[in-house]
This record gives sequence, structure tokens and C-alpha cells, in this order.
Amino acid sequence: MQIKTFEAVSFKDAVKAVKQEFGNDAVILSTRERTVEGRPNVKTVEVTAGAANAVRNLTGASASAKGGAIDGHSQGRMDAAFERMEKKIAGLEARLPSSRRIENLEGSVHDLKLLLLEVLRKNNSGSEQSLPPEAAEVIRMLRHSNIEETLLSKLASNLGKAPAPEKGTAVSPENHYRDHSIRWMLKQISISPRWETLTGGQSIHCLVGPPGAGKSTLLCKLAAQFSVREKHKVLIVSYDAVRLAASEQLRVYAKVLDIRFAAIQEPGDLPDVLQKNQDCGLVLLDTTGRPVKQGKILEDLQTLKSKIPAIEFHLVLSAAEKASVLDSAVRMYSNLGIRSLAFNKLDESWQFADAFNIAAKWAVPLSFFGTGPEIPDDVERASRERVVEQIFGLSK
Ligand SMILES: Nc1nc2c(ncn2[C@@H]2O[C@H](COP(=O)(O)OP(=O)(O)OP(=O)(O)O)[C@@H](O)[C@H]2O)c(=O)[nH]1
Ligand SMILES: [Mg+2]
Repeated sequence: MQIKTFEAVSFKDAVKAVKQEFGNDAVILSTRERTVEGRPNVKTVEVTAGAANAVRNLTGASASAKGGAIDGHSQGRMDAAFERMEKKIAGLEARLPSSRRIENLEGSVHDLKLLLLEVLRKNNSGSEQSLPPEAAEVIRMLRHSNIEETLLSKLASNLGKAPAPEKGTAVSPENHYRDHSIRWMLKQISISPRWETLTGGQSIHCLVGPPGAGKSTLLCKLAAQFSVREKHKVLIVSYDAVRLAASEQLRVYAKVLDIRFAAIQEPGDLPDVLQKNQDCGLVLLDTTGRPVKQGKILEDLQTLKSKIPAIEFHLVLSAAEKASVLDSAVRMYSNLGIRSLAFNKLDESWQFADAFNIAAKWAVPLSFFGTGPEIPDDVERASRERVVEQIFGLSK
């Protein structure tokens, strides 16, 4: 029987395949969209069609007298129906959000962003021209260090209102405007309060962030610092429902340090674990990295929050990531209520501009800086001075 199902990436392609197989008098019996397994954003189209004869036989329609040939009238009606169907399909196709279309859209948004930045840069350089040359030079230096244009615009307007350097003092105009900028930048960032135990209760800290940002490494460093150096009673909890090996690494590490350890499979397991370890004042909870693009993946973390409202989420980011990825990560995780931002892999570039940009733009306090892969030493408490002096190249 000449009935066949065709799968293609678009309706147009599917219809083309139908016509190739059965010719122009093919009849489309059904169409449907399918999602490609494992890739929820990618859709294909399935069209079931057949040769006109086969379809008429199948549906019991009266075939024309001579050998199933179609008379002129029927052919005309079929062509008209086929045309209508093609138009409908074209309309449906136009509404289909194909992955290519999404990519195009993303590309356009990116171009638009670049355009806006260019406009902003031009505006800024316009307002920079009205600044004293020494002040404009500070802005240029900061732009070169990748400080965001929106923040530079604010600084430029602040420098424009700054008192002029006093004549006859030892401070040069260069240093005057640089010091003013340093003070302004210090004010733009805040530092997280210490995570240590609150008196009489458990203090629960959950590290979240993109895959490979260094969450587990940071957690180990902090567990060692809090437990061995600062003598807090620490509980490490691993919440990685997917990779057993990830939990095992933490379990071994906890054993070496003689720190209490528990692994949970789902948010509902946490209240019980906390109850059983009430004597541990500081709980450090490690989670699986979640790629920034997916939409619903934070549901389980929201559930975790609803089970234990006192939980504090800390976003861990890698300084090795592109600024746009860091921004998207903050946007995605901010729904959880982020208490602090930890920046890892600063040793790979010693560029603190992204840490400054994100902390200033999103008003999220900074907590820790990961400065290498070594556990437990390569970590430092975040400080505003460290960020700014690194950007101005003042550190040793
Ligand atoms: N250079 C450098 N490497 C680091 C730093 N922190 C972590 N790493 C390395 O980065 C890699 C990933 O670290 P993990 O701690 O496993 O990252 P994660 O965020 O837990 O990853 P997932 O659990 O897969 O989401 C490891 O090879 C670490 O040694 C850092 O501050 N500097
Ligand atoms: Mg991990």
C-alpha cells in the first residue's frame, strides 16, 4: 500500500519529500510536530501521505471507472485542496520556533546589544571630552580593563562633578582623579557578612552555579577553613542526584578532614539530615552545576528553599567565563535570592573587572575569591580593596 510517513525539519521539506515520492496528486493524511529526544528545543515535522489511488482505496471513496485514473473535476478539486493545505502548512511553519530561528533571534539580540554599547561608548566619549584630560584618562584606562560602559558612564558623570585638584598641593591631577575614581569604585561594591554560625541555630549555605565553576572545590576549601582553622562544627551535604561519583569525592574529603557528611537525592531529604545533625552549626551544601540556558532547572532548588527557608544560596562563578555568560547566570539564579557571589579561577587571569562589574551592576555582595585549584589554601575572603587595587594594577 502506498502510504508513507515522512519526517523533516520543516513542513516545506516534508511536503517536498511527499511530492518526490508520490507526485503532485499525493494526498496528505496527517501532520504532526515531534520533539527530538534529548533536545526539547528542536522540533521536526511528521507528514503521513500517500498516492491518490491508495488513499481513495483506503477511505473507500469511489474510484473513477478506468483503472483508478482521476477525472479532470476530481483532479481540480484535489489540486485546490492541496494548495489550501500548502498554504496552511506555510502558515504553521512560519509560527514554528525552529532552533535556527531562535539562533537568529539570539544573534540579533547580540548585535543590538553591541549597537547599544557602541552608542553608549560614543555618548560616553562625548561626555569624557568635557572632563579634564587626567579624569578622561582614568576612564580610558578602566575601559581598557573591561569595566562596563554603563558603570563608566556613571563614573564619568561623578568625575565631572568632582572638585578640581587644588593648586599648589603635592597631589598631581592624575592622582587626584585616580583617587577619586578609586573611592567611587569602592562604594559600588559590598562584601557579604561572614557565613559563620549564628548563635543557637544552624547556618545553612548552598553553593549553586554553572557546571565547572568550582563549587565543590570551593566547598572543600571552606569546609577545611571553617572546621580545621576556625573550629566550627561543619556538616557537608552533597546534593547531586545525577552523579554518584561527585558525592563520593566529597565523602572521601570529609572523611580525611573528619567532617560530618551526608548525601541527599532530593530536596525532601534535607530536613531529616539537618535534624539528625543539629549539633553541626555550619552546613555547607554542594549542588550539581546547571547550564545557564535551561529554563526550569531551578525548580528543585526552589523546592529546597521552600523546605528550608533559612537556606542561603551563594552563586559561584568562574572568572574564566565570558561576561555575557556570567550575566546570564546571575539573571537565572537571582530568582532564588542570591546572598553572595564567590568568584573562582581568578588565578587564571587576575582580571577582577568581571567581579566588579557583576557586583556593582547586580548589587550582590562578594564573599570569596578562589585563587587556584589547591585545597584548602587557594581561597581568600573577598575584599573591596582587593578588587579595586587589582583593577588599577596597584597590587604587588
Ligand atoms: N585554576 C583554578 N582552578 C580551579 C579553581 N577552582 C576550581 N578549579 C578547578 O576547576 C575544575 C572544576 O571544579 P569543580 O569544583 O569540580 O567545579 P563544580 O562547579 O563543582 O563542577 P560541577 O559539579 O560539575 O558543576 C576542577 O578541575 C578544579 O580543580 C580555581 O580557583 N582556580
Ligand atoms: Mg561539583
